[in-house]
Amino acid sequence: YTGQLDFGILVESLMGIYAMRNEAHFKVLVVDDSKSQALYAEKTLNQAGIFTRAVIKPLEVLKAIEEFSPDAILMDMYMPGCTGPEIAQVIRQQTKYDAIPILYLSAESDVDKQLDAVGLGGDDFLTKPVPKEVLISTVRNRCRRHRGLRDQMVRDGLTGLFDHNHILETLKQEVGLANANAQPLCFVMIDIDRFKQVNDQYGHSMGDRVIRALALYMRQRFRITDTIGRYGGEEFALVLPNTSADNARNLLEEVRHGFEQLVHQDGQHQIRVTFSCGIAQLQDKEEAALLSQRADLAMYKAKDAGRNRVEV
Ligand code: GH3
Ligand code: MG
Ligand code: MG
Ligand code: MG
Repeated sequence: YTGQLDFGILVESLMGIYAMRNEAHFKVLVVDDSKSQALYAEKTLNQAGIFTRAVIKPLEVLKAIEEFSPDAILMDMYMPGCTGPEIAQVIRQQTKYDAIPILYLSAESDVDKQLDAVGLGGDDFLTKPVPKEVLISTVRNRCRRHRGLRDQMVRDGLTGLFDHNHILETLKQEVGLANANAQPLCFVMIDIDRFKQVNDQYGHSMGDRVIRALALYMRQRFRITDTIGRYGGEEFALVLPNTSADNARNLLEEVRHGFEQLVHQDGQHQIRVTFSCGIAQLQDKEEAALLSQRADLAMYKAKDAGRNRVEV
């Protein structure tokens, strides 16, 4: 087994994983004062594999967005005490929600009122009765584009992995969850060994190849709930929820061993490369910053001990 990587196939399968992951979990918040109308919309979307939550009371919309983080909002036009466009304006006032697609679903047939609604922060207007297929595909398209944009914003261009900021954001969130639920969590730092030499001896494009190879290799090995990011140039970071240090060590030993066997080639040269890895398991009530510092220290311990090692 030479462990050669076929980039074409790997990139394709990687895109497949992203696409599946993106399609599988579209979430739509349905806002309608009529329970039966909300239920009907939910049922239609659920049948198409889209997750939903319904809000009957307009006052609860912001809380629901916060908790559910929907990919789109399906909004009624007229509710007691307020209108859909009024709610849309409140949502848009929060910068973090200003990109969520808002689709109106209403029997309102007056074109001027429809245009007003779309002008006040809405994205689409669907006039009831809407054929199921039209509702589903309009909602799905909005979700897909929203996800795509959001995803691109937090991904690194060379590898398609999450970028530094997104990794730190995820780490903070997961640390909060792990502390609240008393569950184990590990943060992992990975740094390619003697990478400057790779660039110096074989050129920058060979270096880039190695970085992409490690990114693809990790994507194949880790679970979808694990967050993998490019932390810096030739540094990677992993957030592993529900994982003890022992489990993380076993996993990373496997990846380390698999990666050192890979042959990287650019047509002229064939080389092998290794990495060093530091793991820290979250301690009771520990903060994200301290956890990542300890992972960094463990990584330097691995370098000091001779590289191509995993240290906890
Ligand atoms: P060590 O084993 O101690 O980690 O040694 P090293 O050579 O890997 O460490 P050092 O931090 O000195 O060098 C990292 C090099 O990675 C320097 C930089 O030019 C290179 N690098 C950073 N980002 C990229 C990139 O995107 N592509 C390529 N080809 N090289 C990069
Ligand atoms: Mg109504
Ligand atoms: Mg480095
Ligand atoms: Mg290095």
